[in-house]
Amino acid sequence: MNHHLGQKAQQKLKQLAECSASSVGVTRLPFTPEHHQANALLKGWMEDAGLTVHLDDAGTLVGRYDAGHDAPTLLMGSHQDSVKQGGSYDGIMGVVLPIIALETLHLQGRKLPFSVEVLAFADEEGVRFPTALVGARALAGTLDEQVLNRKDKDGITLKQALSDFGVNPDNIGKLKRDAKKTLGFIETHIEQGPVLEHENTPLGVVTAISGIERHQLTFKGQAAHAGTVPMHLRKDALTAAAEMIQEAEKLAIKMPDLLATVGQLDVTPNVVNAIPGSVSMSIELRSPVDEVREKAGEMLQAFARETALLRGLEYSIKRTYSQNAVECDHPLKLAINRAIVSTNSRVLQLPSGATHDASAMADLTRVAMLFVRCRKGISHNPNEYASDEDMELAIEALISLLTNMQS
Ligand code: HGY
Ligand code: MN
Ligand code: MN
Repeated sequence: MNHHLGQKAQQKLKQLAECSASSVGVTRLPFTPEHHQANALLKGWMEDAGLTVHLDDAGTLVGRYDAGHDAPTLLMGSHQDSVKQGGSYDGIMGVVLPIIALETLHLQGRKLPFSVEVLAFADEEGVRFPTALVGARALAGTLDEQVLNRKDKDGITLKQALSDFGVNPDNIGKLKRDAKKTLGFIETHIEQGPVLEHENTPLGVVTAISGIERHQLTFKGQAAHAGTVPMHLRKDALTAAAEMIQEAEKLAIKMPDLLATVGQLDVTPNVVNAIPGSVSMSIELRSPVDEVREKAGEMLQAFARETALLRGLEYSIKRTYSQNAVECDHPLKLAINRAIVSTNSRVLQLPSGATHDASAMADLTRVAMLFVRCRKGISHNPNEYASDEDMELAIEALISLLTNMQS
């Protein structure tokens, strides 16, 4: 069996991977030159697929197939941005595959009873600015416009970045879509975990998307000479942080359905012969059960307070981000299930530990996700990989989904 559609996807993703600020892996942050380059490629491919293209005021590139007669719209797509030195598939594969599916139908002259939009969201990862899901939240009408004042590490506000990118952030509040005219949102994404590969299954249907919250914790002690201060007289910020990291891990091991990660740790003055005076760290919690996640967040905030008190340190801890778990829509899950079966592939239903644009789109409309196997479950890593064969099956499933969906 040839995999020309999968090969076509692989080639496009290779071209998109070149739109990167790093030579190791892909670094494509929102509202950057790399983002412009990626949008230019996507715009051309959307037009080849017969879509009309525009850039909305949240920086989302929108490719639209219009069925006319005021038909409802099925929304598809994912995010164009990557983490730093990430992979070539996370997010962007979920933009390319539906474009190829629609191009295939366009070339066959197939008409659909409903309109379709492929969305390339600008900023899902929340790596450049301390927020996330900007584009999806704008369409859902849930974006807190305060986030437009959030700054990146160079002090540029999200608002300024949007204006510099050529869109008008003052209109972002007008992007909310009409739920009554929306059939749903279907996101195609690599699994980013090892389950499909372990089960020898190329495609999966997502049952639910985990919720997530992030805390920013700072301990302030006393930077001092490493050779002159006895242990009992120190105010060491890093040993306090070490206790915190252990506690987060212990809690996540103890509590079912909870994942805890300390991904960022900044030590000052961070030199071999000085006692660390201050440490700033992130604590991220994820769970498909919101109550579990929130309880764990409260417990860790209390532990931070106790640790600071016992060690005579100043501290601050703030929950900087949260989003609730999302159940996927049952009829849409069945439609994806049927579409996968039509490709003669095994099907697996599984939860998503990663969050996605669908997490925010669920505030607008019913959502579902098609997962594609990725090698060794590796993601957020230059070695991220999905095969031609698996992407071929995913495109065929999307074509089947589009041609069998009831409007
Ligand atoms: O962090 C996540 O789960 C997603 O990759 N932004
Ligand atoms: Mn990601
Ligand atoms: Mn993603």
